Amino acid sequence: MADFPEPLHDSDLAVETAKPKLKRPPLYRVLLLNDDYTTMEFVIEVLTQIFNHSEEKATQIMLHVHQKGVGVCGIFTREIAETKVEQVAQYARSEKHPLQCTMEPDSE
Ligand code: TYC
Repeated sequence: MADFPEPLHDSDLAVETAKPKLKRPPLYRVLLLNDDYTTMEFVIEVLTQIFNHSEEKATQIMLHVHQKGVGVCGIFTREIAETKVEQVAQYARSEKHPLQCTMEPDSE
């Protein structure tokens, strides 16, 4: 005799499908700048130790920077790029090299 509410039916509910949130994070190029004082050997060390390039690839990037003035060491998400730039700055400072490293958005 108790008065039960009417059962809910699926058809009464407004159901909206969520769009998948799969946007890729923005990427940044980490750049090495040429100067007249940093040794070629040190630049190759930076590229192998901090950017994990092979000796051969590191030499190729170093020579590119030496000849053109600037070159890309790698492309990363923002926090990783910031960390690499800071690691290069600390390593160069500790070895008394004036080597400069910066980052910029990788928007073609
Ligand atoms: N130009 C430097 C030299 O002749 C070598 C060098 C290469 C320095 C790349 C910085 O990012 C650099 N010793």
